[in-house]
Amino acid sequence: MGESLIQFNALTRGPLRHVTLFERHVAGAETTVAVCVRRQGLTSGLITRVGDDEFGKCIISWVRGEGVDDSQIRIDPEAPTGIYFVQRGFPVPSKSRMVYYRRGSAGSRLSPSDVDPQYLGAAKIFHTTGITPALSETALAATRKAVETAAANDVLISFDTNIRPVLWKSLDRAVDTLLPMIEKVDILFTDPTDASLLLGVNSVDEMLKGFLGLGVDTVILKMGEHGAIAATSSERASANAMPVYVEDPIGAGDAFAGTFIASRLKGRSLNESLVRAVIAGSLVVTVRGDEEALPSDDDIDANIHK
Ligand code: KDG
Repeated sequence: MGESLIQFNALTRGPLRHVTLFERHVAGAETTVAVCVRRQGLTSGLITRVGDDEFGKCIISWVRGEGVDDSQIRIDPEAPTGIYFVQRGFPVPSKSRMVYYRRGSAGSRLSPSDVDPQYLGAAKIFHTTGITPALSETALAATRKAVETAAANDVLISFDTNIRPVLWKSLDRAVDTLLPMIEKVDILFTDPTDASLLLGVNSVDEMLKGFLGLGVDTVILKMGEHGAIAATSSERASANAMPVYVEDPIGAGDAFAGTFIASRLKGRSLNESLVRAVIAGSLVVTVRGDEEALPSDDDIDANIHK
């Protein structure tokens, strides 16, 4: 569950004021996870709102084409579909910057009425991110309802902290909002920046232990080009990054999360799931757009058995 967005990715690198050509993609962290899980052969559904406009139609047709269940996508006639631009390679050459135009968007108007307890209660796993509760008071209430519904129905909860500072009134508010949710989470994806903000600690070990201590079952620390580490109360695993050409790093974390979830649901070990997730994240950054290069199981295997 979360806001689907239209992404305009700069065709050329550098400051947006000099970019004249953009490429349109469907994005949104949670949408990418839903598509990723489908690419790997499992079923998924998306809870979101889009506007009654061309971009909303684009999102629906893309998601449908990928085989994601769109029965819970509401078309909101009162607000437009959110969009954002990607500035690539500037000011940090290896990084991209997101420039949002989404305030008051249809997705930000997600509300508890969008969460159908019967639909959600029938799932194996519910996934959202720290972006959704940052969108508005109603989206926060929807997130709380979804988390409570999942917990009450023994649906596993997967959560990516994804703290986007520009979406929050303050970072303190992000921490105060997210920590109580994290206590209910089964699979937590995070990175060192978010983890140190949430827990006030700096070492990897303290981060893993800190989240496990809050009651999280599996914690995964994504560290970009330094790979990833996962921990449960009884196991630890780590995986090195796969060196690749980076066209646009945005979307790697969602490919990672979707692949880890799909692998665990298929019964793969913590270590194997982590290795596959790192490969998926690496593949996505080689192209512009978050969802085009999401890999199938065979695509991942091709990188393991090469
Ligand atoms: O993780 C990538 C997402 O951040 C991107 O697709 C845009 O969902 C998005 C957001 O809200 O930042």
